[in-house]
Amino acid sequence: MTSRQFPHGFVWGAATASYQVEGAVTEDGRGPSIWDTFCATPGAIANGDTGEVACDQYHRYPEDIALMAGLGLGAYRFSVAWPRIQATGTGPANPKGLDHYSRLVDALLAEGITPWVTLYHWDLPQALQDVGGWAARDTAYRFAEYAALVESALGDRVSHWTTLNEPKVASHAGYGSGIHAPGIDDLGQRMRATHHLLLAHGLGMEVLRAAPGRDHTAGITLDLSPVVPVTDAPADVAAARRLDGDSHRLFLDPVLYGRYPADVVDDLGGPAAFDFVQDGDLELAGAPVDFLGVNYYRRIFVRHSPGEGRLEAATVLPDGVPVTAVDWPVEPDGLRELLVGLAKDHPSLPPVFITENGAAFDDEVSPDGAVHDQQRLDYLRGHLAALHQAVEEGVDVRGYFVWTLLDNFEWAEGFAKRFGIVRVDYDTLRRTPKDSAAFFGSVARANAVEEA
Ligand code: IFM
Repeated sequence: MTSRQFPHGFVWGAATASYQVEGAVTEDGRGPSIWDTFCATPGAIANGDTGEVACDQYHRYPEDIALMAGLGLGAYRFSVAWPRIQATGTGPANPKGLDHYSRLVDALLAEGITPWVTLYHWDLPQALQDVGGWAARDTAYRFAEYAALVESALGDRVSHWTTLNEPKVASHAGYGSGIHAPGIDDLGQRMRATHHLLLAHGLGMEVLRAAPGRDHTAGITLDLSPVVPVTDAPADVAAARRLDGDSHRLFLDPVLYGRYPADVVDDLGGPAAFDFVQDGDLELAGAPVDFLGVNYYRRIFVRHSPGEGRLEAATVLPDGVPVTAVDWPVEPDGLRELLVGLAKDHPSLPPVFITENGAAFDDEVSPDGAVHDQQRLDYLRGHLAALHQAVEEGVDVRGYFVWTLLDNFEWAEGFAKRFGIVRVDYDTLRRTPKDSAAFFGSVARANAVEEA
């Protein structure tokens, strides 16, 4: 066994998102979100599942905090549900909604766990979708107002903020393929949604920076993967470039440099197709961040596939690579490759936090009542070793949040796919830490991972 020690002060935490864990969707003045509506759409979600109850974290957060404290975790990354703060996405704050998060923050701090707040993890108030959602520019300004309400209530105790989680998924899956809420499949709306999410990020950063008397650490989380052509054939290489551009650089370049990448603009129809961009938008989106949150799950292998979608790029599974329960290849070294590549391509890359990494497996409860999720444990060990290598190679990574604390509502997959280090029995809502939880706790405590 080799012990790989992480730098002093490295942050170890767990992540969740409001709609995936909270439940209590009609409680204390919460308004409907686009996910409530989408879940009510026949066929949208596997098994007709909904987030109505989810893990009931809205009521059971003390138990979840105790679990994290028992594991020795130093941080909890959770998101605030916008429709709890403003039921219709506008107007004054709902005091009961704010109180909930205020209690959650106090309870975390009492256990020495640092709250990391994400302002938007996809649960847009339905009333805003009714007037265009992210395809409407106004939604970005509504987001800034909402961000200010949350900051003013929690900013005395919360100093780590993420504006948006995975804006690509919000725009591309929500407005570009329709597999996520609000279920729209329209390239024009998707492009507007992308831009308005980036604008919302910029406006949100402005709010966080301007908060009087605070010294916040603020950034954005993007989902990033190395994109690898399956062969060296120019057509495959070009398809990989298009997919990487559309999925990653379309977000990274505005955030890091305040501009859209020229090749991606061309792929998406040229400057005329971006006529919704207004003066100053990209400067806002590109204002400096204190950190870049990176969600890493997999490498993406691409082959040119004429006629397949707008990008003519098909994602393929390489032979012989193990996959998770959602058919994502298990590629620990892809995390090292991604981070080293980011640092090389972007010399002024801000400090990085891995804000999500983890895996779904079909866990079983053993006769002894435990969940021996060796596959997840191996997955985490391998990825943490790869992360450590990236740090040794000079990448400024400052923390890691496992996805996810609890088995939860996995969007279109419903509850069928379990990503948690803690099992949730959806009949009783009982929590059972899996073997991977004990493993992750030992890593957090030692600030080191043992590698075989
Ligand atoms: O569950 C999601 C999360 O909400 C965003 N990142 C990927 C996770 C696994 O699919």
